[in-house]
Amino acid sequence: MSTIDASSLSFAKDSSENDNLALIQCRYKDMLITCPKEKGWVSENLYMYQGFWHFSNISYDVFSIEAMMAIQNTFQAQPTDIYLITLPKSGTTWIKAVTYAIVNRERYKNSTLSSHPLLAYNPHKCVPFLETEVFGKTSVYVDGCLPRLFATHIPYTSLLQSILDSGCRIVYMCRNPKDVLVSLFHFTNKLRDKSRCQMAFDEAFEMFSKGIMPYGPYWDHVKGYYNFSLEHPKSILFLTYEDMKEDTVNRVKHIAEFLGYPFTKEEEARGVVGEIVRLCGFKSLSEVNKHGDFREGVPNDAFFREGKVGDWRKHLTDEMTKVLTQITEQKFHGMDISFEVGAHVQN
Ligand code: PAP
Repeated sequence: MSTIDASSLSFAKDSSENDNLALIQCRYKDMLITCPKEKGWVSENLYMYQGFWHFSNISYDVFSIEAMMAIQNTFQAQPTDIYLITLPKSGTTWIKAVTYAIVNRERYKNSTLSSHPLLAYNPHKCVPFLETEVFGKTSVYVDGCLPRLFATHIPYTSLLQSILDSGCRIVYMCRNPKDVLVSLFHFTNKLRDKSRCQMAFDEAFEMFSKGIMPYGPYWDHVKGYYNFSLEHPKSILFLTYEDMKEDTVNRVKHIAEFLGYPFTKEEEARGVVGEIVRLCGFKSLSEVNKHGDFREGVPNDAFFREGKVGDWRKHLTDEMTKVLTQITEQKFHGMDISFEVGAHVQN
């Protein structure tokens, strides 16, 4: 059992790659002109395509609508692949770490604790995004390592047909929209360069409520995968960040079973589940990622802020809370989805 070696990830570019980007940009230029456009969060603009908002700024390092379209036409999923799908700020980094640790536990079982990739690298380096790392370096990931572990923010309506046809496993994680808003707001201000002033929370709230966020509207993204999970429960595991927080041990066991990597009784007795929970916990990962950059302009620590459920209470006014509660109740009407955690009241 092995997967992508974190140390093999390279983001180096050469001139032929730049030529390739120019070709792709040219191919989709006319289509992009027809897409509705709005002001972006970190990026200057967002473009609406197939009902969702996307970045456009083609490069191998940043998410873009062009990269998504290019991989839609070229990427070949395999039945043994695992895809981790999230909206930004819904627990991507956490689920990447947990899944990587689960499927690679045999591989690292004899290594010293400090040599585990998650104790040296950002989880984003261990599990590549289709839209960025895979788009830029496809060949790196087609090297026979199984299972291939990938992540994406692509909404269900645009999900690669190849993934849907492959019979592979998908894990989808969502989070309370109010906490997603707050997390995205802070992330945006951390990443905005000097050319753009800091975003005000009122503005973030307005945009989020109108559904304008990368890969949003939030509600449509969640609903798309929720409905898919009802139709194909063996293909997709639908999780919430709040559930995962409330009972991490059992959720980790559940994910392992779903992916076909269940913990043995002997592993449980040895405390392997607890080790993975600790290794992937906020405390451990935020410590490992205190310094350095994931990529230019994106410090590792930008992915670790509070790591809590319900931080929205410190940011949203009563009126804002009411608005988001109403939209969520309306959009999620009839869905069995809750962001409540034990004593925390989330709605
Ligand atoms: P991404 O989609 O851009 O990769 P993502 O990882 O989904 O971001 O979101 C980051 C959020 O997850 C942050 O939430 P906060 O702003 O409310 O604090 C971050 O703190 C939280 N997070 C990161 N790692 C963990 C973890 N191991 N456990 C719990 N929460 C985590």
